[in-house]
Amino acid sequence: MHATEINFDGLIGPIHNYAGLSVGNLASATNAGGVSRPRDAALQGLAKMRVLMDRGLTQGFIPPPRRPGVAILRSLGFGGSDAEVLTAAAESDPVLFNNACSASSMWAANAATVLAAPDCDDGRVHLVTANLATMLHRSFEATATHAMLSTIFADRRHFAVHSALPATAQFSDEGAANHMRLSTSHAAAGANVFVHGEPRGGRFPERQSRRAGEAVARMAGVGVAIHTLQSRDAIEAGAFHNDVVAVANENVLFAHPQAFEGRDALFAALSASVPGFVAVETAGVTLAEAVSSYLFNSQLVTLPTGAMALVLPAETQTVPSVRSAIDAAISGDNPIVAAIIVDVRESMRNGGGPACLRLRVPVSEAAKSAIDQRFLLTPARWDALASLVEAHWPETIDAGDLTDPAIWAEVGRAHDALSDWLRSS
Ligand code: SUG
Repeated sequence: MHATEINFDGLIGPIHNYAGLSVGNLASATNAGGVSRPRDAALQGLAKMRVLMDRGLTQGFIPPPRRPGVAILRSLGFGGSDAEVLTAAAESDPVLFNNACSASSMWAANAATVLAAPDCDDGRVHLVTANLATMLHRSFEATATHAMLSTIFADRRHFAVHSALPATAQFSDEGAANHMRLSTSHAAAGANVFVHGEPRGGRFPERQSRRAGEAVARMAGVGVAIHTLQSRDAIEAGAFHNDVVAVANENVLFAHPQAFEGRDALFAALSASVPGFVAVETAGVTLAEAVSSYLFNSQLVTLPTGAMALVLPAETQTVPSVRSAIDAAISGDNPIVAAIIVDVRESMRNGGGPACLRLRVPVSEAAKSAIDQRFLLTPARWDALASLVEAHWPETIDAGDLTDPAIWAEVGRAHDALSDWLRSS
């Protein structure tokens, strides 16, 4: 049986801004208060999608939920017209207001954990919506994400879309960013690795709980589930998700040697359960360099030829040790043959690299045709999205703009234009 992996990228929303909302995410903290460029951001994301389409890969997208989150603020007791809700929230609780203005759904790797059909006992693809309970702005995504995934993957014969786990520290869940699937091919049954943190007295929050991974594996009826602890050093260096220090594709794991607390046991378990398992570890790249360059937040994709490519952020090109590690990975005895460099700078400044921007969904041919086709990109649909962004996304947003009713109106028109296009397509 043939299977395709589809990358669903989060379309970067028109309110993309730098409010410094993510503790432990060094890029978000460093760039707090800076001027964002939503139009460029969305076009950069679209350009990345186009690069993969042009390489023959199937590409989907997930639309952003409406922001500012008027509905969220209403549910928290603000009332009146939309503008009155936003004005009252901005005046009485600026922190809450900023949290309701984030475009963070762009980081689709945090939308859900996706379990491939061959790994699940009912033979369906399971998507468990992430509660993103650790960060307020991200927790606001879960309801809309569940609704959106339920639309895109509505066909119950092929897909099971689950709502989020209880939004508490015990079940804190950040989705696919802390999950890796290893298998001989996308079509074969594989091993599912769930990477979690645990309180170890560090400076930064542990955003993924072990219980969440265990619950997700149970809910999907996963055959081989391996639960492993993320290293404390990695979290302290600013790797707030496992996908900042490791990425897997089919039988290959590309990782920093300090990514996991129990590296040897993990590699032994993978060697035992995945025929042909290959670990590609870097030498000479510090955790700090890994975090600043986002070397491991690359997408590792299988090209139509069967060989693999790393899709890397441009920031990797300015760090000599990182460039050497990329060269070593490509020339080494492993399936990785190419490096594709992409510019996603606007997202990177909030701590989101190429891998954060996408949710991978492995599907059979039948499951692929059961997806709501409006969310799969063709060149014509890509052109239409790019034109919408060019026409409606604000050019810049600074911290002061967020409370300006003119920006609320402009962003609202952008969301309307996107909804109208989706409705008519
Ligand atoms: O959750 N940044 C995101 C970045 C997520 C990256 N995703 C993965 N590694 N998969 C986060 O920390 C910054 C928002 C702000 O500060 O305004 C933010 O939410």
